[in-house]
Amino acid sequence: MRPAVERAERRVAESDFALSVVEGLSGPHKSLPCRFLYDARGSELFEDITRLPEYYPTRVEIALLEAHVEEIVQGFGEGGALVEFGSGSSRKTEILLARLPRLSVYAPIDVSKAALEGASRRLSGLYPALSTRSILGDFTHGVPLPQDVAEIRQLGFFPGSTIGNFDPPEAVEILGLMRRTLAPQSAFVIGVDLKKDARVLVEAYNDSAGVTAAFNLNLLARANRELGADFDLAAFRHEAIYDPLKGRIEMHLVSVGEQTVELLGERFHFRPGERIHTENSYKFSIEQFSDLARAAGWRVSRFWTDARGWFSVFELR
Ligand code: SAH
Ligand code: AVI
Repeated sequence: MRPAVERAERRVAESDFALSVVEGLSGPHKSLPCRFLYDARGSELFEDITRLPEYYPTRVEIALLEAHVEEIVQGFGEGGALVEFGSGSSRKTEILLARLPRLSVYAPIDVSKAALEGASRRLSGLYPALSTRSILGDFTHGVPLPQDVAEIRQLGFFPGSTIGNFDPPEAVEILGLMRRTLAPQSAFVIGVDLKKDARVLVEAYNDSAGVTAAFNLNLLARANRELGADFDLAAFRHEAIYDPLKGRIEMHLVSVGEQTVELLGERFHFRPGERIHTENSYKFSIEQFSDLARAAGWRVSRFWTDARGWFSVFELR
């Protein structure tokens, strides 16, 4: 990409972040949108999370995809495009790509430029004949597909239970946007984390190595790097709790003491124990997710779960 275009792209991204941080810290309940967790460092830390013993979702979903890949890709046939939302490192994608030798295009969509670049480099080494059309964009706003992708058959893929990072009404909105992005008749394969023993859930987001804490705190480090904020990272601690009524893990950054943070000429005051809500991660029952998908105009055609019922992969039509 030309340097001027890259600089403009960076300024747009920075102003989106700046606006969201000022807005999120200004209200009585401080919060930050979870998509900002994924700058280059955040994407790296997320990859580290996927390898933690406590973080079961990645391992269980990979095992499900490997066990059922033949059924998942069955009928997709020659040519076509694999369109992935929130693709990150695209490691799960490789399971599908290995069974789609005649795929024409892989179109990963992500807000993390570093993740898209890393994945595209690795996949071009593994699949030199495959054309990868990386799309830097926010799927909560709808991302139009490039013409050559829009014109061919598509298989949608949205693994990781990233849909769980949105409140149910927003999740319905996003699933509807994705339905309208994909061509009619497309199948859509989506990973969904299921409700389970709260101890298992809480451990998955409070790992003993402190990687999830570093992932959460990186949001403040990013504000320091990109917005010139003066967050003292040692003055905030990571907290992840399970709310059984809402059926969600909540991540917060808790102010250890009384403090004031300055960024972009604004001052934000924190009381001791005051929190910044940084992420929700909803856990579903099969029925709850099926209802959500139907509300977004999808039909549930099939789903697979592991023996413990910890994770599910849905095929929507
Ligand atoms: N699909 C991978 C990565 C999941 S992590 C897996 O299953 O392991 C969530 C990914 O979604 C990250 O790469 C993050 O950058 C991306 N993401 C989060 N919010 C997004 C948004 N609003 N639009 C596009 N990508 C988003
Ligand atoms: C990407 N998303 C589904 C992860 C999750 O489990 O909610 C992000 C994450 N947050 C903390 N650990 C992992």
